[in-house]
This record gives sequence, C-alpha cells and structure tokens, in this order.
Amino acid sequence: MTNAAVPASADMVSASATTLQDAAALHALAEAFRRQGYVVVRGLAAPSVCDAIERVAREQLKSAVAPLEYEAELGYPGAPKSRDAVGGGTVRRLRQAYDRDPVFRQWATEEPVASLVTALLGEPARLTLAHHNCVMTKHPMYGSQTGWHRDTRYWSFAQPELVTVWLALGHEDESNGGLRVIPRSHLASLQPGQLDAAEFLVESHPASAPLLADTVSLTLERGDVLCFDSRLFHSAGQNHSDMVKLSVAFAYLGAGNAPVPGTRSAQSPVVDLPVKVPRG
Ligand SMILES: O=C(O)CCC(=O)C(=O)O
Repeated sequence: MTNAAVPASADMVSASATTLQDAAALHALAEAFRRQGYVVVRGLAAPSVCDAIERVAREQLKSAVAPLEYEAELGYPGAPKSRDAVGGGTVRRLRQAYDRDPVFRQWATEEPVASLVTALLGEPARLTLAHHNCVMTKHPMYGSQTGWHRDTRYWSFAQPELVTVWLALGHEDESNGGLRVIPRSHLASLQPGQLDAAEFLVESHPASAPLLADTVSLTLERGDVLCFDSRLFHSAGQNHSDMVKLSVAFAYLGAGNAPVPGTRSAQSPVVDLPVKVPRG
C-alpha cells in the first residue's frame, strides 16, 4: 500500500516519505522550508535503517567509543558539574558519526536524504563533516537543556544557508527533551544584546518575546526526519523519561557554497552527494 503524497499547501511543514516521489509535492515542501525554516518528513528512514543505526549507536555508546562529547564538558543547565561528579560520564554526542560505521555514511549520503536535501537547498548538496556529524544522546537525569540558538553560531561558510537533518530514532517530544523550533526565525533580524556571549538567545530581551511566542514543540516518531535551516532558532529541554533518546544529526550545504578558508568549518572535508538524473 502506498500513502498519498501530502497535497501542496501554503503552510505545509509536514509530509510523508512519498512526497519525494511527487515533483509538485516536493516543490511545495521546499517552498514551505524556505518560508518556515523547517519541515518534518514522516517515516523517511525505513524501520530496517533505524534498526541498523540504533544497534550501532547503542553498542558504541555502551563501549564509549571515542570521539565523545560529555554533558559535563558543556555544562548546560541540568548537566553534571564536572566529569568527576555523579553522572559526569554522561555522553552528549557520539561525534564523527560518518567515520564510525557504514550505516551512518549510507544514511547521510544516499537516498532518500540526497534527494531531500538537494530539493531543500535548490542545488546539488554536499555534506559537511565539520559540524553535527553525530549521534545526539539525551539521557534521563543528566541530559541537559539546550537554550535557544542557531546552529550557525560557530560555523563559517560563504553563505549562511545550510540544512540540518535530524533523524529521530524513537519517539521525541517535550517529555524526553525533544526539539522546539521558532518558525521563520531563520530570517529574523536581531537587536543588539539579543544574543549572549555564547550566542544563545537572551529570553528576557524585549525583542525576544514575539519570537518566543511562536514556539512550536515538535513530536517526532522513529524514522521521522526534521530538516531545518541551520539559522533557525531551536532549543530542547531535559529527558524526563527513563529511556536514553537517540537522534542522528548531519548538516548540508549547496554545491555553490563553501567553508571559509582557515576556519574550523574548513578543517574537515565536505562530501558531494550523488545527483539523481531524472529518467526521461
Ligand atoms: O538535544 C538537544 O538538547 C539540542 C541539540 C541541539 O540543538 C544542537 O546540538 O544543536
């Protein structure tokens, strides 16, 4: 049985995987992405793909396979105070996912992600290995809150338009620290003082109130993919469930874009994604 593609709609932010087979629906999805700054594609990753990725991620988490980022290193609200504190060994990210196992490389560079990000960027897509490129984990108890930020805050590319692709490996919502977004905030102009020294949004700034009033808390299921403009403000709370939440994050730029030489963004390779030649 095939699902009908979601009809083209001015406010479409959620679509099914079959949208990728329908040129008009894919075009509408890309339009919604440009306008809203994010879209969700339901069930984009097949159950077998989620199974394979989750198996590797859980094994590597259990064996603490490096390189890792620990909650205590960042010290966000809710994180253990130090690596020696109770919970100090709580992992926040399995870094360099691309090099960990072929399941991550296949997910990040092949169909269906290749067609999706190509459509969203409006040009052939390239994967950056410098940013994200990780499995995000959020643990009960010691998993931290992440304040409102734009992923691009420490990124340096000729053009700011990148796409973050976030794959949920299980149910995600407010109860376990799922993501919240502010629609259209990728295009927001900020006032002086609206970002703190770490480039988190200052929520008490008067100009932040109208932005925060539009907050959307996302609910994702296993296999759902959230694509967001890397300039979109997003945040996340703590995990109040009893299960570790796992999500995979990669970021993409267009073929006409490039990291700025000499910056951290240029220190890791970019990988060209295959361009699908339409059958004609
Ligand atoms: O899961 C979270 O706490 C948020 C992660 C996030 O926004 C990020 O790493 O950019």
